[in-house]
Amino acid sequence: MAGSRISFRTGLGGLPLVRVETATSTADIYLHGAHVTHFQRHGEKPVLFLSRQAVFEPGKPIRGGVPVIMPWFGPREGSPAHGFVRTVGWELQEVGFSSDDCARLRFRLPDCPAAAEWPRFVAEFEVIVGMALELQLKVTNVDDSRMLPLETCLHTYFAVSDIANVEVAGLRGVGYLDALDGFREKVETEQAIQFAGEVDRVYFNSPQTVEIVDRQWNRVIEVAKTDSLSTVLWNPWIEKSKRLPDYGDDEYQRMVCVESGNVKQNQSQLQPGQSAELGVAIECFDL
Ligand code: TA6
Repeated sequence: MAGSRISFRTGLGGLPLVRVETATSTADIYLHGAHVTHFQRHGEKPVLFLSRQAVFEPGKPIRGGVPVIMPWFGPREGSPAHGFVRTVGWELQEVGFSSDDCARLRFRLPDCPAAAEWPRFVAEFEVIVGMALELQLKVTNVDDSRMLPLETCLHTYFAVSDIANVEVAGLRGVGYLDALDGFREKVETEQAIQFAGEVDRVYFNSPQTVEIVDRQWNRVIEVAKTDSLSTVLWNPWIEKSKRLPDYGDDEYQRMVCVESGNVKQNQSQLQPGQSAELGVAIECFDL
């Protein structure tokens, strides 16, 4: 299409990335983890946060952008947190452009040693770049007999002007597990959630769209989910930031995670032949 193109480049840490340029926006996707690290509409601020201390190495997660999380969410005895697909190379299967000047890329997880003990599954991740960033993860259980217990999450790090000026709207009345209070179950009382310390919450049974309101940058980022019942809200604040080696001590001020997934009580049990989808459309609007 006019103005749209895809190029293959060597990115940070020498890792291969796909640069997408359309008439309205640009995006970078590393094959490592099929990890979207950048999305920006021309003339506007970046939508995604990427730590200046992010590590780009095989086997290590990238701090920022959209980590693809599966087959489990959170810590796991003897294994890396948040599963193993974000730290292995994915394959670019298909590239295309649609009539409305969107670029469409489909990635597939190849066989990998970490999956050897798991029920056989196929994971495909589609990225559509245009006026919005649309992400779609599809996991299919292709095992002969075993059920696939599955948690998925698109762990999106959003760029904000200053966390002190940001509100997250759309979760009032929704139940959540408070990771900072023993995962006790609570109910959100605020229509506009503000941040004055570390926040780490897993909202459940929450299919609704969430908005990140950033008054200083005069924008609202709309996080519109499909087939997603979990919304995870995270800001590490000061002390946790200092404990993260791949994250600047002050970077908590310039990001918030609003993650779209199906985790904890919203996880799936896929029987052989069954698939699970998870999608999110991310778009900015003027305030
Ligand atoms: O976003 C929720 C969360 O589970 C937090 O508890 C924090 O650990 C964050 O994910 C980052 O996890 P990571 O393994 O990427 O450092």
